[in-house]
Amino acid sequence: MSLSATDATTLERRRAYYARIAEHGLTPLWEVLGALVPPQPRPKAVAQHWRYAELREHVLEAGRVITAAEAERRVLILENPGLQGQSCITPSLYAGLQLILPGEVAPAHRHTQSALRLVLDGEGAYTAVDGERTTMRRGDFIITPAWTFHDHGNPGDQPVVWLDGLDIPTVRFFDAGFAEKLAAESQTAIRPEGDALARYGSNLLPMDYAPAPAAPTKVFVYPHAKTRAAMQAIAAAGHPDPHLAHKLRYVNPATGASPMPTIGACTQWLPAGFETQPLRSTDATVHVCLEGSGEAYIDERTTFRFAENDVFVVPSWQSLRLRANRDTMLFSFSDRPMQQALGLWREQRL
Ligand code: 1HN
Repeated sequence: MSLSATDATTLERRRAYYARIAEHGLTPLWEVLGALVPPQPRPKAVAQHWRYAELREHVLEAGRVITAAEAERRVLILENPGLQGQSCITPSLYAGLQLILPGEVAPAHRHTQSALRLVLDGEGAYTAVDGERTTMRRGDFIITPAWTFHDHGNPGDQPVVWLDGLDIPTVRFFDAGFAEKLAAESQTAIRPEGDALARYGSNLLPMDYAPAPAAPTKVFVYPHAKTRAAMQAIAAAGHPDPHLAHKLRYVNPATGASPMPTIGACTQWLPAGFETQPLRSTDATVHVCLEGSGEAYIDERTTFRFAENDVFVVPSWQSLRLRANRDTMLFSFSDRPMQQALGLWREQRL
């Protein structure tokens, strides 16, 4: 029977019935089935663009409003307008811009949420992960896997800003969040800078190292200089993919899997003038422009003209077409490894 043919008496009888069963913790599936099992994704997240040139002053002002010590982490959340109040950029991921001023320390702690950083502005800060420091340089991709102690500091003379990406909404979904502070403000270095990269990121591995399949990588920094040189060589070889130009994923070099099990990250090079064919996938994706500028066309409805340090997010199953005005380098991250592990991930080349 169609809804229009349902008479008022029937509707009233149903309403009364729903009220009675609600007392017993019951609710009718047939009222919500269509919304629960849509024929294709209906994201509440929307496509959104954050222009760094407009944000920078507001980020620096946070440095006058609160200290890093007081804030614990001085971050402005990039909140998706379709997910207001949820501290999410996509349903499963969080993103924010973190500021650390000269002389400041962000104290050591650890949590079950996994984090990535992409350094955007300023130089001279460091992150320490699991007893090893790394100097943060623009474009560096740095990870702090779940339950690793991490702290940041800025012994330099410039404010430093980076993008944080965390799996906070995912851990919240599972009610699996734990956190603790280290007694000391900063970790004591137990290895020299560069140690992890030498041992695990040089086409070598320690003799007795046998990581579990989903173990995060011991390589916690992917230096921009190395990634950029690789992308330039790849682009110079030609043969761009029509939908991606040149796009590669960051990996755990010991397993070939994503650096962390919950968040996947990629680097992309678009030669000047290149225009991709549209592509959509079920992993809502956060993009950051590291170099160059261009346009992103989302579902052929929304156009973002992006420049350096801009961030934009593409929701699940909305198509993305990119155009580069100049040689352009994008960083991106999403929950793709989780969706793939669960057999949910789909992609369509249009
Ligand atoms: C965190 O630990 C950091 O370590 C940044 O820099 C952002 C957002 C929520 C929870 C923990 C960091 C965070 C965070």
